[in-house]
Amino acid sequence: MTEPYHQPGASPDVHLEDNIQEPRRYKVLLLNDDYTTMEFVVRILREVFKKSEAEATRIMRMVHELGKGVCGVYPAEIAETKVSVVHARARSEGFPLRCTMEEA
Ligand code: TYC
Repeated sequence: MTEPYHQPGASPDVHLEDNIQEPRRYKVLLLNDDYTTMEFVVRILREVFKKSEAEATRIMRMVHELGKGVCGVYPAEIAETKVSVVHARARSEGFPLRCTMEEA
């Protein structure tokens, strides 16, 4: 027997498009410190966050002057991975660079 939902012409009570949840998005931020080199921060912004040289330099200077700055906005899993990659690369080079995420 065919389920009612699958009968030709039957339509669900709830319109699917009314039920769509946009995935939460997270800002990934770099924090300033006195020891990480500017060159390393620019490299992280280029390689992990795919910024141009000019944009990476702009963000690095903003973090240096204001204390923190947004590197990008991503779904949770991608943001978490970027934070981990930044910390792993910074620690392996001996830098105390910190990176955090917060809901956008
Ligand atoms: N303040 C660092 C310096 O003067 C540079 C720096 C910029 C460090 C951004 C961290 O997220 C950072 N060498």
